[in-house]
Amino acid sequence: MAGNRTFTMIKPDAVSANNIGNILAMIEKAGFRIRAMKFTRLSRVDAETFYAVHKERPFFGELVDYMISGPIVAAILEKDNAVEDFRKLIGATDPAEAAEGTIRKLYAKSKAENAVHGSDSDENAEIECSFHFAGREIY
Ligand code: 3AN
Repeated sequence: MAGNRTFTMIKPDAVSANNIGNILAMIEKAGFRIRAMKFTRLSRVDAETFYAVHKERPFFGELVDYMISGPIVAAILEKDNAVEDFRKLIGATDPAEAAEGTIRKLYAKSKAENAVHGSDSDENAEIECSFHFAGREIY
């Protein structure tokens, strides 16, 4: 059965472009409830650990440098079928390929600076939620 939680980050490009409010409005309008949220900045170790699955990929260094280049918003979102529905809401990794009306189509700049993260499976959603939040911060 599909889980009801996913993890998101509003990435440095979207934060610096003043799009936190626009993106959160789209998330809430799509029926997700925010269960935990923080404005923070990742350390290099945080970013390397979070993206460890990509460490063999050629863009890993660029990805880590970018993710620590400025503050982010991290959040836990709840909705039925959360992972899949949120991936639909954010759109394809490359904004040039993202469907009309998706967050990345509207706000991402490129494949690297692509505005938001969304967990890709229920299993990773739980790992990512726990990585960023301890139990007392979840409501
Ligand atoms: P998604 O975020 O859509 O799940 P993944 O898992 O393929 O995409 O990639 C993880 C992150 O790595 C992306 N969100 C993006 O920031 C970065 N990334 C992916 N492909 C590239 C690329 N070709 N060049 C630079 N960064 C990339």
